[in-house]
Amino acid sequence: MKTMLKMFLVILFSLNFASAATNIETIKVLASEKGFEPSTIKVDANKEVILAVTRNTDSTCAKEILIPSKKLKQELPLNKTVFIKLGKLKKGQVSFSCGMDMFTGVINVQ
Ligand SMILES: [Cu+2]
Repeated sequence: MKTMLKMFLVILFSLNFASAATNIETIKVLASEKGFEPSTIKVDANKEVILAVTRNTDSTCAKEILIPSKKLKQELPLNKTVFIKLGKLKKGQVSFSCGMDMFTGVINVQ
């Protein structure tokens, strides 16, 4: 009986997880010596967007990421992935940059 209940819960959980996962789009972004890679990102307007940003260099000024339209400013610690939840975005473009606007990127929401 206990095993049945456990199995039921496992199935329930995995179903839940699967449906949630399809509505979330996690995009990996690297803050490297070249700037943000990729600097052009395409996302679906029906999905919740999460940026997983990792800075792997200390030799640029991209120690933070700015998303002005979201009034967002996020520190980027070295070699640690920071998850930035943006939620669903409206169709169009969302630009992002480093703190001094030297490195830029754009999210194309379609
Ligand atoms: Cu900069």
